[in-house]
Formats: sequence, C-alpha cells, structure tokens
Amino acid sequence: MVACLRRYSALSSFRRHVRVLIAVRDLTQPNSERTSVAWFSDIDTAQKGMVGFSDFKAALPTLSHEEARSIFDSIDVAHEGLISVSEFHAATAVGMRRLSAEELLAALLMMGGKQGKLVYGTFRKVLNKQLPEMSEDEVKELFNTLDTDGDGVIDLEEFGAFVQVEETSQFI
Ligand SMILES: [Ca+2]
Repeated sequence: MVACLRRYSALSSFRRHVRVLIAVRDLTQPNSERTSVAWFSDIDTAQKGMVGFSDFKAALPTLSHEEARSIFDSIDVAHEGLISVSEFHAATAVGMRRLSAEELLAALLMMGGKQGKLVYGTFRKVLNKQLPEMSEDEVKELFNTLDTDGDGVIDLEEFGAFVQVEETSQFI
C-alpha cells in the first residue's frame, strides 16, 4: 500500500481531484472492488468514517513522520485535515489503474462539461471552488495545457490524454 500511496501523492492536485470524483462515483456502483474500503475500515479505528493523521500514521509505521504527513495531505484533497473513504478509495483503488472512457466522461461532466466539452469559465469556477490553493494563473495555465489544440474548449480526448496516467510513466 505504501508504494501505491507514494505514487498517488506524486500526482498533481488536479489529477488527484479528478480521481476523487471518480472514486465517489465508483463507490456508488454495486460490483466494484472494495479492498480499499476494508483497508480504510482497519485504519479508521474509531469507525468514524474519517481518518485523522494519527490513525493514518499508526497504520503506516514504516513511513517517516514527514513523509506520512506529506502523503496524508495529498490524499486529503478537500483539505479538511481528515481523509474520507472516497479520498482513500481514490488514492488506493482508483489511483493505480487506468481510467475507462466512461469514467473520464463522467468526471468531465461532474466538472461542468456539457456534451463532453468544458469551456474556460466553467473550468475556472469549478477549480476556484474545489482546488482553491491554485492561483488564477495556475488555473489558466492548466486550462491551456489541457486544451492542446487551442480552440478554447477542453474536449473528452484532451481531458483523457491529460488525466490518464500510465503506471510506467513519470508523474507530473
Ligand atoms: Ca481543445
């Protein structure tokens, strides 16, 4: 699990955010893998449905305090100081596998994309709200990076090309 969490925490906040959206959706599906939920339940010793840093650190005794803190903060995409089951599912079950076209489309729609396309105004609004740590310049730069053909719209292909992470590739 440590290797998996390390790799996930190296993803950009945007990519982690997209995986949390997919994890939330995944947890509502009846037949998906639930190993992550069982792990989460083991770590969540008080069975509160949220894991704080001390429980997280206790579950990963091989990590240094600094690394555990850094990974914890990466998983805690919502910056609540607690990890939810969706955030944990994103980091463990979703983070390491290839996302399907259907999941990518669902994530794009959850971000406000209409007909599989996302315009800058919507993108900016969603990111300002959900990833407030990103500056306006960073949001604009990210949009331009995703919009590879420069037509002012992020389509599903562009979104997928950016968000998809191959296990063997270097994470950015
Ligand atoms: Ca485009």
